[in-house]
Amino acid sequence: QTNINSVLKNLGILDLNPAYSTGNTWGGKANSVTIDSYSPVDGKKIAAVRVADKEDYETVLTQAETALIFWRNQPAPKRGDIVRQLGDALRIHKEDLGTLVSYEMGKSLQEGLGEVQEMIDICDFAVGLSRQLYGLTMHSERPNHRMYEQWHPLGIVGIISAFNFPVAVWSWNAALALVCGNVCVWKPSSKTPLCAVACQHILARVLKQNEMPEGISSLLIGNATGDLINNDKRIPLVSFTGSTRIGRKVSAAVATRFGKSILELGGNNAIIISKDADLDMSIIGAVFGAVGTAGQRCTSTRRLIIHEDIYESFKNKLVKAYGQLRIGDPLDQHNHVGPLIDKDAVDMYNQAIGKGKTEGARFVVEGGTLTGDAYNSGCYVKPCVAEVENHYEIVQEETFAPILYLIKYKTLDQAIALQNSVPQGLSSAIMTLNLREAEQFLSCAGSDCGIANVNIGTSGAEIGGAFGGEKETGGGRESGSDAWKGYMRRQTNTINYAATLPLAQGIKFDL
Ligand code: UN1
Repeated sequence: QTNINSVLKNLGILDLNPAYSTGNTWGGKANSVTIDSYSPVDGKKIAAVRVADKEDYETVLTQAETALIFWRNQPAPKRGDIVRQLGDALRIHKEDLGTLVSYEMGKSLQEGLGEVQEMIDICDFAVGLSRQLYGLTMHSERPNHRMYEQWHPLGIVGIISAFNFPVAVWSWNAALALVCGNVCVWKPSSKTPLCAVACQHILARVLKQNEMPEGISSLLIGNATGDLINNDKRIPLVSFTGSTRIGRKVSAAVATRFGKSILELGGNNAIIISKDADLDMSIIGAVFGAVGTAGQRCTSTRRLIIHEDIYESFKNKLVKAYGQLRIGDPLDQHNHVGPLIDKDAVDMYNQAIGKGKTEGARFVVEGGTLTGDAYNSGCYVKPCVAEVENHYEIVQEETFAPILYLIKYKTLDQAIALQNSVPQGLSSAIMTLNLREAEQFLSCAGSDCGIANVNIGTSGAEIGGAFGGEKETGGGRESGSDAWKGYMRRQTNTINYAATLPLAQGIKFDL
């Protein structure tokens, strides 16, 4: 039995119930509305946090504006050093923070620890990056001229994150945004506020040790602050992770004021299982992809597109593997699958199963809500598998739950067309030992997703690559490669060191 209070104590947040934080200042009105955070693991209340109001929001924004003037003037490697120290602090708190993630969000402890590891990884990446914010130099067409580009910070970056990765998503954004010279304002999911308070506290202590001013990284609790961020001209970039439905609104609001947004929205990820696949490996990839995080990753495997020659045998192996899954307390490392985030999520899962059945889905592994002492929170469900047609409405939607759909194919062209025939475009994979198939899948005529893997499932991307997807997934990219450019503005500079003023394009203009 996890003693969550000792975890909160170790993290230094036992008595914090803030509405906002600008760093080491934790504020909020005594009479403000509160959010109770309940664990989906056992249904118990963990703690309450307060909800920020308009005035709290203004306090945070004013502080952020002041901090920006200071922070953007720090040399980038100096900013990188602070992020390095954040990575060190996360190493120290990995066990506690991973446990809190597992308890407040419900993912397995392994995955909770993995999430903290992703935070550490992005900090390491960002430290190196802080010396590599490179711009190009170009040759000018004019004599004695020099041309180059440089990257400047954007300003205040708004981060709106989801419950399913309650700590890592913030860090992918914050670590890059900070080394790029921005200050951050974070609105976490109201379903996982304590994870956010813990992260904010860890970073705030690092900033304090370095005698940094308030406002470099701030936290705002409550859904209303999301709208304030989206409509606020002082925030040039909003990074939003969440559903396509909300993302559409965020995108429109931010675009109306000509702000930039990084959108990480829904996925509807498929694995193509070729007749040339290593089937044992494919089973592990498919099952982890579908039931890991109880199907609540945006990269979760939702569809398997299986070659007709191996369809029956693969299906039977899969049914057998599902029979071995242990569902229960995610902090007990014997269990594979924990609860869904809350009872609303359970309702959505059940509705999806019902809708699927009406449309013709044939369940080969039945779903259902689990009851009994071990499942008192009411949030535990059975991972299930159904044979469907790709065009069913329910198959076209992202249901954030462990429901896996099986679809049969004859030719690879057909499999790729099926894989692409959904509104979302986040992650995709093919299991094959056939080089031609693998290359066709990765070609421009192959997968239309932001992530395309060979002999790896759809989830579990490393931070070194750019993360994100196309179509209704929103087009945003975070984490590795040159995703940092999304957090900066490019400036093209031309310098004339001649004694004359020649014009570009050879235009003559004499006075
Ligand atoms: C998400 O589900 O919001 O690739 C992100 C993965 C993780 C990130 C998932 N590294 O599954």
